[in-house]
Amino acid sequence: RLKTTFESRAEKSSNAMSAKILRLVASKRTTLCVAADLSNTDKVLELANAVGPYICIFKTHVDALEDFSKKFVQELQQLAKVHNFLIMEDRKFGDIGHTASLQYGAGCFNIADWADLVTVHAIPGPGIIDGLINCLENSKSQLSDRACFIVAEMSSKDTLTTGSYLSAAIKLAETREDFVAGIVSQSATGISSPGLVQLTPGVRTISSQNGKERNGTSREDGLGQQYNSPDHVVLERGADIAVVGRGITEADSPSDAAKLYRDLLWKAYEERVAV
Ligand code: UP6
Repeated sequence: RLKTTFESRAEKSSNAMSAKILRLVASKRTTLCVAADLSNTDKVLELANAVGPYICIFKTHVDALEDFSKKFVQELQQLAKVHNFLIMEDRKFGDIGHTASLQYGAGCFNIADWADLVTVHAIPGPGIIDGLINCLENSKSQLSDRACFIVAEMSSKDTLTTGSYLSAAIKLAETREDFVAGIVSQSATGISSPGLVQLTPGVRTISSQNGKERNGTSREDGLGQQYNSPDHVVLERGADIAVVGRGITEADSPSDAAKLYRDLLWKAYEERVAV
């Protein structure tokens, strides 16, 4: 699976959104997802416009915004069209299906209405996926235009997402490709389906972290986040798409930083699939 090109994995994918992601990544030649962990909508839109040409996915946390509005969503969708990227709301749903369904399609954010992709914890079991599907069946969004990523393994220090939980989370993703396009994880171990896209956060170059290096590959942010280099996550951990947040948002020029991360990640991918 890891040696296979994104184009041929798209052919084998049984989920429409995962095929769409894999084709987009292949044609735009970028496996970079930028995490917009900012609290102001103008700043998020400015970032989306700056990094848009270099990314495949723009990842939001809209519940961290102080001034969320419908207008913001429309402007973000416009930028997604102009620059050709997908929008992922990193909501990390984690409740029973009925509650998750309300959080997805109702409330002030109405995520189902605008986010191409969302993230979901595996902890409630398959009912959470059914809840999200049920929400879409009763909304104006097409089921085939939406998908989720299962958070199987977290990047944070001493995470509990290990052992049998991790294997069960991957199994959940593999058995629910009707709505699951990918897996958020730190390694490809146990993932066999060619269509599932591995999204790996905790990525930062040593130089963009002001010398806070702890050892060759793994560094931290003081609040439990652990970082690996772009090369390492693609070649050693099996990342298809790498999530970079502060490595780009805190750079002097987010657009130059995004271009650099895109180039480093793409070079590593080409090395991975080279025969
Ligand atoms: N994220 C992680 N680790 C996970 C899952 N998700 O860091 O296991 C998300 C965070 C944040 C981004 O919610 O939005 O990825 C990482 O940002 P950073 O590069 O600034 O650390």
